[in-house]
Amino acid sequence: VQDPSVQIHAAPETPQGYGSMKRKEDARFVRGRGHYVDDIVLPGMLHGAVLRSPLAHARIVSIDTSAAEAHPKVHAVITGETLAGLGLAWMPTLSYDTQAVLATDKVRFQGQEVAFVVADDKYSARDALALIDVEYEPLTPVIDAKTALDRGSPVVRDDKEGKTDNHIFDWESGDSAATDKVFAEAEAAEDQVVVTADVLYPRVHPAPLETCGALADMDPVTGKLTLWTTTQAPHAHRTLYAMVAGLPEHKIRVVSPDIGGGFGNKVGIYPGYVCAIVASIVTGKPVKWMEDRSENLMSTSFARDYHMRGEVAVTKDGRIRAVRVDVLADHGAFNATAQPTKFPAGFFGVFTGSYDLEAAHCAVTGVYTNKASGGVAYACSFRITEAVYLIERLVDIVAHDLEMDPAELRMKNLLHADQFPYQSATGWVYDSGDYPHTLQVALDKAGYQELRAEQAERRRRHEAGERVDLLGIGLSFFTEAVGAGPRREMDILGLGMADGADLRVHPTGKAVLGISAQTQGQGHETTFAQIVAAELGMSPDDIEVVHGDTDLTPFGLGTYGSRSTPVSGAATAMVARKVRERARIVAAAMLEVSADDLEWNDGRWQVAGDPEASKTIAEIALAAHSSLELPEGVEGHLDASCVYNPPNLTYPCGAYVAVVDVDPRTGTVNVRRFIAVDDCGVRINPMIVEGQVHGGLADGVGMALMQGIAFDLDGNCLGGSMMDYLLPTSLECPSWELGETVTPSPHHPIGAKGIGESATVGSPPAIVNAVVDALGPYGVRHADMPLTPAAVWSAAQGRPLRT
Ligand code: PCD
Repeated sequence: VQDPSVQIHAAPETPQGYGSMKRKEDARFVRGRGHYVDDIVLPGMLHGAVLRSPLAHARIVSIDTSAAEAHPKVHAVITGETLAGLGLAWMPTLSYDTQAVLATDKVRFQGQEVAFVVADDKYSARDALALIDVEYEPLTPVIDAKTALDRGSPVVRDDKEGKTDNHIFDWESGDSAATDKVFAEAEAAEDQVVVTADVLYPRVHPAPLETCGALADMDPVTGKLTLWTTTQAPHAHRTLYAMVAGLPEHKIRVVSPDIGGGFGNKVGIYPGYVCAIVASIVTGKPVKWMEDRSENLMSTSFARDYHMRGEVAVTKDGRIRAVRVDVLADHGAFNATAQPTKFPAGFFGVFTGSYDLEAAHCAVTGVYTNKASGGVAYACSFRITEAVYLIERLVDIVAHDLEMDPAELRMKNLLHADQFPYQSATGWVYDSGDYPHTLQVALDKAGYQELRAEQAERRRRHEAGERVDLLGIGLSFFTEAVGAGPRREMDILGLGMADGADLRVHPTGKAVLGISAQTQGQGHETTFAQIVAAELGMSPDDIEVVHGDTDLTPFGLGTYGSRSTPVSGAATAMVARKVRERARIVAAAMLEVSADDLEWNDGRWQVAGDPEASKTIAEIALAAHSSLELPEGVEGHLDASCVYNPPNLTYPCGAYVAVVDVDPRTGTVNVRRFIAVDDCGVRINPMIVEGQVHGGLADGVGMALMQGIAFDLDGNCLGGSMMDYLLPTSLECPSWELGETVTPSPHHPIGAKGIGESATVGSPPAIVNAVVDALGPYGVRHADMPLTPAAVWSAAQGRPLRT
């Protein structure tokens, strides 16, 4: 915390002003009055469309745009060559790699951007795409990450000088010597074993309801570029446009209006955005580009695609000693992963989970393939979902091999409350938690013992030849690391991950809070108003939250990795406290006492011992703007701003229990119950928190059972529509059963931890563990997601499907 005048208080015991209240933003959303990028219409606006590669890997021999240019409604056709003339054919990615904006030499995945047509309307733009003649010379695609590093494999990134293979990076975390030592002991000891498993987290896609798009308006007179765009990080995008395109930063205004879901998909910068900007400069008109559903699924950031081998050294009575992990990460054609610079494999380092280990080590190797780029933190803080999935599958596999109850095994190894702050074997400092308690609450809520009894009964009937569904009970216990992050350790492309907040209190006592975070549906307009309200004794209705416009808000890195509450939320509490301290001086002048005689009680400054003599923020605000004489050296007005640099991440946790019915004859899975006990510290708005958890749980059902972006041997994307990429609906979801424990974050000004991604992180392993548990009578030990009926049936036959 930079400002020593602002004190960090311990989390309030009964936070004032927090509680469930209806979301302020819903007044417009439920009336259909949300305002999204595609709703914005400017006079004279043109429309862009992207020509995409039909092939996964091919050399571009020639591009003939003449017929498209001759189309009566076409204004311009932009190709890689046009961009190369401006030095913009390639752009940097968030991982210090480069990505083609429009292909010049080769196409490297199916759906890659090849040309951009600008026309009077979007239909003509799309029609004209068909008039562009591209001659391709097909090349052998690299599809299987496991053979991408083989000698003789085609080289995806031959644009990079001297590149002769598909290797991107090697990264490791933990102490390999110490880990190997424990494993050697475990292998030698009578009473210990080493358990090994290969676990795939398949490629999935965030698939927000609103696809990505941008409307660029370069004013040729003022030289100011306004870009309305679907971004989770407006300020970071503006800075990157300034750096890459060489436009002066103060002449760029990035606005993200309402965003129809982000889930990590809207963190990066896509070629279409850049094309819209260039097209506006070239034509002198505003240009809008909105992708369609297939374009979104096929070409924008994917997530996961981690091939993981995990090993656990464990005593035969279930004491987990060490974990060793090897990961092959498929990053597609361009390494456009979003994560802090120091962590090329994101926060995968938390693969040690919620357990007290003696040692741990992981090695991650990233490779290029002919697939869409990305590797975004789809509803997880930078690869935490992969880490949690792996460790929670491994723990269940250990339980399976040792014939132990998975709940008992977890209880035996979970960190205890008195071990916090806890430094993990890979160096992360978990802030707080009471894991055994949280797990116990979940087990009690689920009626764990009764469920096990029912399972035994079902198995008995199944073995007797009766046609019954098998019951599966799956647990997961997760720890997340959210709220990136401390500047000394975390930056994205050199930009430190601190966030600002501005608070202005008007003379009549209403306030405007400006924040750098960008809601995509999370409800910041409500929760952030609640934070200010709680600090200043105001009504949340009297506080307007402004975000998503770089001209109106302070700098900060945006919303992803559940960082808004941990970082921006902290900045908000701090700036409100600054205002409160300033209000104290004004109140002292009003009450003609010394500021030291005032105490903050019941949402107002009171004279100690004389509660009648008090002033509310509204009264003080008016006085601060009046002719009242203030002590020398004190400015009028109550406005303040601050920047919050988090001292650590926050570590929410949770215990989940999935209960599934599996029909072994058809492989269909029905999620009968799902119990989710989350601990995100102090809850600002419990209703919103529950909504966040509901959404993430549904996401988890989708990933565990239904969805995956697969490719055929030619590199054709098999998940490019919602007929193939299945989103879960209420039919696939049970009525969620939620619970909570509250362990405040000790360093966060209001004790809150992030929650937005917890359920997406915690639910897939619970569901997969449940399905594998149900298949116990078939001797199944592991099966990879998505557990479609075909995958479940094959697993039961002893022939697991492999992607
Ligand atoms: N909260 C409360 N309390 C607590 C925490 C929290 O109340 N303790 C709340 C807040 O304030 C907000 C929410 O809740 O309102 C959330 O938060 P957070 O956790 O902080 O988070 P953010 O940052 O805000 O957000 C983010 C996230 C993410 S990340 C994702 S994926 C997803 C989630 O969010 N996305 C989304 N959720 C959601 N929702 C919606 N509706 N939509 C969307 O899109 Mo990434 O990284 O991006 O992948």
